[in-house]
Amino acid sequence: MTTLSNATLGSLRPDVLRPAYDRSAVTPGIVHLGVGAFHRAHQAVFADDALGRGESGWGIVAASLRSPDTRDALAPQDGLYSLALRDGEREEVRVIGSIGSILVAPEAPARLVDALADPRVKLVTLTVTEKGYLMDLAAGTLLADHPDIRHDLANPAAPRSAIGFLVEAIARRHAAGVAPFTIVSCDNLPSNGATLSAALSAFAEARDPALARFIAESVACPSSMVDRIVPATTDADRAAIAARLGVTDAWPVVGEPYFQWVIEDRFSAERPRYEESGVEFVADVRPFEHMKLRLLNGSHTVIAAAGRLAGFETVARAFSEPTVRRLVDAYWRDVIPTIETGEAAATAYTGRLKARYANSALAHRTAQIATDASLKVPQRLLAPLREQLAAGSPAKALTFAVALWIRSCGGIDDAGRPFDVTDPALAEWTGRPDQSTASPEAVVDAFLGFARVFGSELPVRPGFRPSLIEAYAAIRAKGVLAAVDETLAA
Ligand code: CS2
Repeated sequence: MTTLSNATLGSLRPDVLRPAYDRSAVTPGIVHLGVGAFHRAHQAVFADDALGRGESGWGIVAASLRSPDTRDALAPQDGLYSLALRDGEREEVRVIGSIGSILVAPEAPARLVDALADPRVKLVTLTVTEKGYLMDLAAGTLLADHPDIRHDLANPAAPRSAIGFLVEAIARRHAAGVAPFTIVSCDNLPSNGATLSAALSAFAEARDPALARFIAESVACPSSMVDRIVPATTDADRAAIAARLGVTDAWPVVGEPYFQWVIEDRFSAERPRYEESGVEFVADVRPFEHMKLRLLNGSHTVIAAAGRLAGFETVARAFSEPTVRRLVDAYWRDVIPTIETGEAAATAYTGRLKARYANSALAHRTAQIATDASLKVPQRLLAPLREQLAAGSPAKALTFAVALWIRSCGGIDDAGRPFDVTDPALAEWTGRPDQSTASPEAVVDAFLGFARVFGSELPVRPGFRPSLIEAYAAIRAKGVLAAVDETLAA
């Protein structure tokens, strides 16, 4: 079989959607940092729509800040790849053409700085995950001692981090009299635009206070809420999609048809007419973000921890278990009062989530969602937990969810089988207890001392520690499913 490329676009099977525009006429207008599957199933699709509408100045220069894998897969394909949107038996396959080139930052940092400094670039988007911001998310401050921050301050022209690249490019543009771009964070962080802006200003401050002021005043970092479930691609996906395409694709992306992109309407420069693809522009993203981060991502983290402990590999499998559904329902009941759009909208949202989680065509692995969980728990579970405790709610299910996460950090499932815990920030934490020997009290106390997750106020809130110990001890003694049935759903 031949490979997907500009030359083979014409030989794709007829029902495969493909770029109907002249790719050679496309010029770069967007730089994206973090060219993972999520970007390719989300922002790159809306840029492809814009190019399809004739907005030819919105090609993407995509960058990986770490590994060359995506570039190695897509460069021989002229940047083309396919997106398979699946729901049950239904599947739509579309080839996306908006990525014009892929840079691998560590190989040639100057090329990425040059791409960002290109005056044609008006927009920068980011999917660098929680850890890419180099922020202490509990304290809201830059990790000033992080090796990448130190490196980037010492080597401003050859940075490693997203923050270092952005500040260097902003400085270069400013010095050359080129207007700043807008930077849209597409990561699952609370107030992601403000978080990014704070990280940029704190870093710039250490370089040059005048630059920090310029960034704070002139570089718009609108917050955005992004949503589409995108499981990691498997070899089975590759084989099935090649059969659908009629050519091979080294790295297709699989996702659900559903998507949302809500962006704060505050741009420093022009942007594509994204609204024509259904992207929403609003004055305040917060209500959308809370709904998504707490109801979707929070329940994902609960399902991931429960799934790992109970031995369920995928969200759909875990969610087919009545006990897991009861757990998630209880979790949602606890969280919904913290959602400012009100109960009716939140309940409609969880109704849609139930259908999305049950999508049997997506093998969304619980292990994928559990990755970097220590960086997700503060905004997903602890923020609503704090609010509920302050409002006088016992927040039993939220407390149980935190206990589940703690238990899942032990890396032993309920049948005694070991599993990998992929969470570098957790691994760096020196206080990590041995969950097979330490008492429940000692384990919980050790975790409550993990300030990057718990902060300082929650651990001493009256009543919280004993409830957390009780939930943790029940999960550890009985296993997650029995603990839910006996303590939570009762
Ligand atoms: C998930 C998200 O891996 C995770 O932490 O919760 O990737 C989730 O699938 C997306 O945010 C959905 O939009």
